[in-house]
Amino acid sequence: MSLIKLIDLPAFCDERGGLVVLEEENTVPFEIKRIYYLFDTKKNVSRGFHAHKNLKQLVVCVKGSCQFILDDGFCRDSIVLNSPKNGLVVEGLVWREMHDFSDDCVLLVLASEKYDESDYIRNYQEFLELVYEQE
Ligand code: T46
Repeated sequence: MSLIKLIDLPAFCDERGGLVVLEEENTVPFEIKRIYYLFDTKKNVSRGFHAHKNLKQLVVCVKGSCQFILDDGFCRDSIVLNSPKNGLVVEGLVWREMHDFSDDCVLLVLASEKYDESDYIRNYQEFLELVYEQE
């Protein structure tokens, strides 16, 4: 089973352009407590390299593209995010990495919790230990 859960976001496109709606409960499968976005990402720089203990996220590449990798300690799946009309749902104990950002990439993230550094696992070995503990 793939770790990639991509949802089609409601998009209203007409001769004037496009509009995408992100609405709690209807399109976003959790209560939104925080929104942030990554932009101006530098060439050949990767980001992420962590897991979260308790966080749900919806990731939307609103401009440009990047590669998103998810790893649950058993499988590693990857997707190129390149459409503002798709949202990647990231939840559970998964390691994430982001690579190959285009110059113009803007990556929007909706999160179910406020920022809490103690929710991060930034060491891959520690992440694996936690995964195997929960087995
Ligand atoms: C994730 C991926 C997709 C804050 O102070 N508040 C915040 O809400 C966030 C998200 C970050 N920060 C600070 C912590 C660091 O000093 O911003 C700095 C950069 O954060 P980080 O190195 O964690 O950035 P990424 O791009 O590696 O990861 C981010 C999110 O942190 C993470 O939750 O899943 O984007």
